[in-house]
Amino acid sequence: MSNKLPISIKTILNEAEKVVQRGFDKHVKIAVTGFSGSGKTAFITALVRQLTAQVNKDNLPFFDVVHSGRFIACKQTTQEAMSVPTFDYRRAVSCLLDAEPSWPPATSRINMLTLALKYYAKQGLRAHLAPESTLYIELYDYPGEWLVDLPLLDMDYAGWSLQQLEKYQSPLYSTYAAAFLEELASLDVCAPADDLICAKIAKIHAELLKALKANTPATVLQPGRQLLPGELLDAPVLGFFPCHKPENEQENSVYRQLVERFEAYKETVVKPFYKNYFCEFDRQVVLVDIFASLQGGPAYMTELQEATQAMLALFEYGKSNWLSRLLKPKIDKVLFAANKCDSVSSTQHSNIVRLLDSLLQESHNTLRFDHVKIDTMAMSSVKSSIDRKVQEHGSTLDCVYGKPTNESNWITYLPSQVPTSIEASAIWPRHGYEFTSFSPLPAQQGQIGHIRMDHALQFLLGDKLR
Ligand SMILES: Nc1nc2c(ncn2[C@@H]2O[C@H](COP(=O)(O)OP(=O)(O)OP(=O)(O)O)[C@@H](O)[C@H]2O)c(=O)[nH]1
Ligand SMILES: [Mg+2]
Repeated sequence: MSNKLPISIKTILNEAEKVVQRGFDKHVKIAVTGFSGSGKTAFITALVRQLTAQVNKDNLPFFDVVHSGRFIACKQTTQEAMSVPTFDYRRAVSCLLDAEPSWPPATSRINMLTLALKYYAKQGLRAHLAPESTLYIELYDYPGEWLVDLPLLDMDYAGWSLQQLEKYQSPLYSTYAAAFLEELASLDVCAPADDLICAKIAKIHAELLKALKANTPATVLQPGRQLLPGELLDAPVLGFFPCHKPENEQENSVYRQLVERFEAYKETVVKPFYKNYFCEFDRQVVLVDIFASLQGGPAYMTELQEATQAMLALFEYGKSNWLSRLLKPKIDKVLFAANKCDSVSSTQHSNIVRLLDSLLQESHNTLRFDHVKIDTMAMSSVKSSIDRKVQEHGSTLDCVYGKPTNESNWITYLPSQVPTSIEASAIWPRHGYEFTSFSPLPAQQGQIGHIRMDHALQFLLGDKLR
């Protein structure tokens, strides 16, 4: 193979060390997955904060290593992947710790961090061999827009175009898609290939994606790099859009050019992203923003369901034992988290869990079949509201109290009642569902609040810290 690089002894040793660490459960790579705006960056920031600065029994009562007094310390450590930018934890956490807290900004590139967690082992060979052990936790953050491109790897241009055009013509999207569809109608796809025409229509398509992102809770906005091109801005590989297949496909035509670009996008953009960052995970957190989709309406709930299932299908799952972990790690535990659960009062948390379970029933079934342990939680990595009961006309209303994002006044807000199943959500209330998003609550004596972060940590890491 032409791209073989000389492998240094150091690399071999590093790899060997990594393999040994995996074998002894000392290395865990967590896939934090979720579409754009689902709360990945906030989750990673909160996780690092909880493990490095807020470790005490009152704050993390369900995290066994802390509860049983075996936690020693945790800190960010040198990462193995030298060419991946480091997650800017300081900047992200300073937003949350500010006197007027705000959410960390959206992510525009891939970045990562590794934590080293020292603890006393409580059982087995390790407890006898070494008084203290270290677990390395690897986390990647990336723009959610890029995640939705992964299913493209299993599609061809004609199939993708059909799916997209059908969607753009549906009542939900057609007002936003009008300019693009009009432009497409006047395009002769059998005409000779033309860079300028393709670039022009691709820009109109990118505008359509931006309008959908700004105004709707749509999750599947492809190609994701038209929204966040990074270093690919104006590169020909982004110069494509969906269009109908002509009866006679001609060589060197506009249509062929679009097919080639679509394939080039998969090969040079999506595949490397998948291969470099989405393989060899041990654990997975799937963050789902059900409130945005509920608010959007039944079609967006269905889209969220289908997009999540398509995304999950791309990961490697299975029960892993000592040997299989050594050779090729697979995800053996998946946490489904209805993040932002403090959009409603805690009396509704069980409804959220039931809704998320029913939404992802099919994926759960497939995972369980592969012996993967799963759990569903209503959580909030960073607490943003407080429960407040309000008496009105003799009845008690379960409200939440907080400061809506981008507003200056605190309000008491009565959110909609969350349905308990996807079927129940199909019987849509006349006025739909309404929720509001709040700014993070100010930290109390430097402690950032959370809801069930300790449960999440126990599920994801508990067995690795025994
Ligand atoms: N209540 C609550 N809201 C949250 C939480 N985490 C995130 N949010 C809200 O969700 C928004 C998006 O969060 P991010 O962490 O930036 O989401 P992301 O998945 O990293 O998004 P991309 O970087 O665009 O992929 C925030 O600006 C908040 O409004 C949480 O733990 N609780
Ligand atoms: Mg982010």
